[in-house]
Amino acid sequence: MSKLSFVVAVLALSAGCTQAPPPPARASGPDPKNELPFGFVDSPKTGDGVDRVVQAYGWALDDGTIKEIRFFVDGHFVGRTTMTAARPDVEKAYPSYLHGSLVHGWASPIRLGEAASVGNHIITVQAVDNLDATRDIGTIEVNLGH
Ligand SMILES: [Ca+2]
Repeated sequence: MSKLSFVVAVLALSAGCTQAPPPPARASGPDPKNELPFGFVDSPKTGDGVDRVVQAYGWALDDGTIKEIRFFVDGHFVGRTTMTAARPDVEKAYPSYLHGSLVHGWASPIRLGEAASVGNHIITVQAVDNLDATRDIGTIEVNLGH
């Protein structure tokens, strides 16, 4: 391709692009009014010795609602749960986030898996709100003993 024909080809492509609709004034994406969920992992704690199944629990709140809690081991998704437990202590600390619900706690086994090696592993717990906004509410290094 000569330099001239290349330029002509690029101009032709550019002209074709003008057919596309102009971008919206504000790109679609996360709702700026939405607040990220927040929460805490009460158990396990960093440094805990664990088995291949770790009983975990904590709480989460949002300006909307919590859709689910996701669990990751060493950066890989391993499971999810929903809010199932009453947490009067959390209600007292964050009265403006209750929205009439008395269920702000979660509890679930986290499975490290048979392939997990003995030694340290990172558990990450993530809260997801009703608009799919997410926040890591805990990163915990545990020690698989056997
Ligand atoms: Ca939210």
